[in-house]
Order: sequence, then C-alpha cells, then structure tokens
Amino acid sequence: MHRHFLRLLMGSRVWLVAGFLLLPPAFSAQVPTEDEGWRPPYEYPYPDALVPEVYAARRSQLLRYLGPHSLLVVFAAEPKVRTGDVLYPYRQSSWLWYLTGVSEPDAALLLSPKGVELGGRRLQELLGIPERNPLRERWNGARMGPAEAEHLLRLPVLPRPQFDSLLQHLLPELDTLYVVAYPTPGLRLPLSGRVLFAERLEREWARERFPQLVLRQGFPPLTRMRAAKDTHELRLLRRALTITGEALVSLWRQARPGMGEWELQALLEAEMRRLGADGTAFPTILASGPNACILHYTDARRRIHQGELVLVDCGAEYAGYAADITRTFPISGHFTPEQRALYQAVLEAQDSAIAACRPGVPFRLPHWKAVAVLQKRLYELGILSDTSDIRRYFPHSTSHHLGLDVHDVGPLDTLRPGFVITVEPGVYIPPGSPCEQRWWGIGIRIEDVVLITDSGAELLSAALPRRAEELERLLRADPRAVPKAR
Ligand SMILES: [Mn+2]
Repeated sequence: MHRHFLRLLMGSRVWLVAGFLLLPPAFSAQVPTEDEGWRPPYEYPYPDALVPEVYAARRSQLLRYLGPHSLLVVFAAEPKVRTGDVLYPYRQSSWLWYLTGVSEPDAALLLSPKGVELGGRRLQELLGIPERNPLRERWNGARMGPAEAEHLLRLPVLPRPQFDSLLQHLLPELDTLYVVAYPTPGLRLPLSGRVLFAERLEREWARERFPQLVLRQGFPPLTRMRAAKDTHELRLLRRALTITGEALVSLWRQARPGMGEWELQALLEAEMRRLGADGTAFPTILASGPNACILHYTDARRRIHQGELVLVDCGAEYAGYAADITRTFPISGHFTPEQRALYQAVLEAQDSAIAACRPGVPFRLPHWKAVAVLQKRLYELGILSDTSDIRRYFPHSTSHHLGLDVHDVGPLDTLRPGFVITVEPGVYIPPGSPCEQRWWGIGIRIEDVVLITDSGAELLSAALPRRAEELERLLRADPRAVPKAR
C-alpha cells in the first residue's frame, strides 16, 4: 500500500466509517502522531558510491561557471504514477544525483555564486529536503531528512518548505535563473508555489513579476561536466559493466533451444540483481530470430528455436550508473554459414570503429568507419547492390554517451578524454528484404563500451568475449551438457 492511499483514507470522511475495517486493530485504534512510535532506521542506499567530497568538488566547479547574479536550481525527479495509487519504481534525476548523491524525491539544490544569507552565514549551496515523517515511513520506508542529509552529504540543508520560500525571495535580485530538470508538468512548481501545468506558464509567471529575470532551462557547462567522467564515475560504470558481462556469461551457460525469450530475460536480470545491481538501466532487449530486426524489441514473448540467433541488448544499473552491452549468439551453440558471415562483418565494423576512438577526432568517426566496413562486406556478400543503401540494413548510429543515463548527455562534435561511449554497429535483414532469402530474419548487433583516454581509448567491456569462436565455446561449456530436467 502506498502513502497516497493512506492520505486519501485519512483525508476523507470514509476514514471514520471504513478505517476500522480496512486496517488492523492496532493501527485503527490510534493514528500515531509524528513523534510517536518506532520508525525504520535510515540507511543510505548506495554506501559504495557515497563520497561527499566528490559531489562537493562538482558543485564548486559548477559555481565557477555561473555569473555573479545568477542562480542554478536542480529539482529531484517527480514520482510517476503507474496506475491508481501505485507508483513506478522511483529513479532520481541524473542531474541532482550527479551533484548531491541524493536519491530520493522532493529534494532540490540551489547554487548561488553570490551566496544566500542564512542564519548569519553566506551559503553558495543549499539543499532542500522534506522533514522525516514517521507515519509515512511506516508505510514506505525510511527517508533521508534534513539531519541525515546534512550529516551524510555535508551540505547545508533547509526543510523543503523553507527552501521554497527562500527561493522565491531570491528571485528579485537575479538576472538569470537556470532550472535544470524542470519538474513534470501538472505537478506543483516550486518557483511560484502554484500548481501550474506547463513550464511555459511558469516562465510567464516569472516574466510578469521579475522582468529583469531570464529563466533558462538547463545549463550547458553542467552538461559538459557530465560528459567527461571522473574517477568516481568510472569506478561505478566499471562495476555496472562487470555485472552485466558476468550476467551474460551466466546466461550463455544456461541458454538452450526451446526456451522462451522471457526465460532468458529472467535468468539475465536475476543474475544482475544477484551480483548487486539495483536493477536494469533500461528495458532489456532480448530478441530471437526475426525479432532481432526490431531495434527496440522488449516484449520477450517468443519461444526460441533450434538454429536461431538471440540478440541481447542489456545493462545493469549500479548506484545510478548504466551499463549498455549487446551480444548476439546462436542458441544452438554454432553459427550457420550465413549467420557467421554477417557476424564477422559486424565484428569487423566494430573493430574498425573501436580502433578509431581517440581524443580530438570527430564524434562520428567511429560510425563512419563502421559504415564503410559494412558497405564493403554487404556488397561482397551480394546483400547490397548499391552501397548507398546501407541504411536499409544499418539504420542507427554507432555511438552514444553512457553514464548516469544510458543515452547520456554530452557534446556530439569531438571525442574528448573522459568520454565514455558505446560502439554498436549492427546489421538487420527483415524478412522480405531485397536480397537472397537465406539472409532474411537475421539481426546482429555487437555493442561495447569505450573510455576515451588522454592518448587513445580503453575498451571497458573487454573482459566479455565477442569473437564468434569464443561465444561458441562458452555456449558449449559444461553446464549445457548437464542432462535436461525434462
Ligand atoms: Mn546502446
């Protein structure tokens, strides 16, 4: 049950009538007040990631980019309703997570180069977070309150209502207000304190009252900072990638023809969770046979037949950081000649793209390299008669940034040291394509993750095999030889 349900009960007259029936006797006899009774102890959920100095250093770097009369506000992501009073699992805004480590809703951060006068102190940074509420915590678990936030994150904190009113009082002195991660339309917007339905209305509200104030969505220097990963981020990214790789190896040892895509998905995600991931960073793509030609197939409802390929595009999330790895493997343990020919082409395209990764080159260079290889090979195989038609079989680009978001923010002009990008060429030949029928229904993608270093690049997912023979060997490894239960 959720706190919304509880609030609904308590706020209505139905409570008086039905409350005694709906709740256990001990609870209905007396509604505890805020300072009564047991409350669950608070523990920070990502202890391995909690290094307050790291977040502090990011904030002070960011402060240097802000003009003297500007202010930057970062809001937590809003909880999202799945149905009725059931919410989707909460995921913090990557912006707020990056700058504070706070992983809970209803928090907000402000950064002010000039400083905010508060209790005789001049503060350049301030976190707003709700007071703890023992009654709610009995339903939904412990939350970080102002005291916990101040202690753990070593950041000045105000309870959220005071934070919001302080924010309003600062507006007349500002020339620019940067709002990162604007709250979801339709919910309370803290700037005006009103319920508004669009960012545009908030902008109009501000323009009427504070004509000197320019309201801006986002802050480019923050985007650039997030693109170049620091050592703290690289540690968490490596962990997410290691978990993902190990889960894939575990999957290969258990996968057999006749299994459902859903079974493979369950095995994979269970192993990620068992290895300490918080979950998946995005819905797993587990596509067998012709389903692999659907780039973002997430249904996982098809049974996998002897001789087919399985494409798995997946990523564990660890302390907010996303992995993103794709492997395509033959369920029976052997590639057919057609599958192998295309697999080798995609692998060669990927090798060529990875070799092109280094600082100072165009962001798109790895993509151009991959395209060139696939044009050549698909022409040789007779699949393409005109190499300019390559997009028919390779319709996406090769690289994106990877970090707190699976498609992370960052510039797309030049590769720079610290960037973490994917390299993921693919070939997809849907049934009915204008080529020989023996190629129909084959979809192959191979995706790895590259860190751009000062002198070149490092393949962060190198521990996970990607060559055809290595996959075949793993797929035929011992556990597959264990007699089947049925
Ligand atoms: Mn990807």
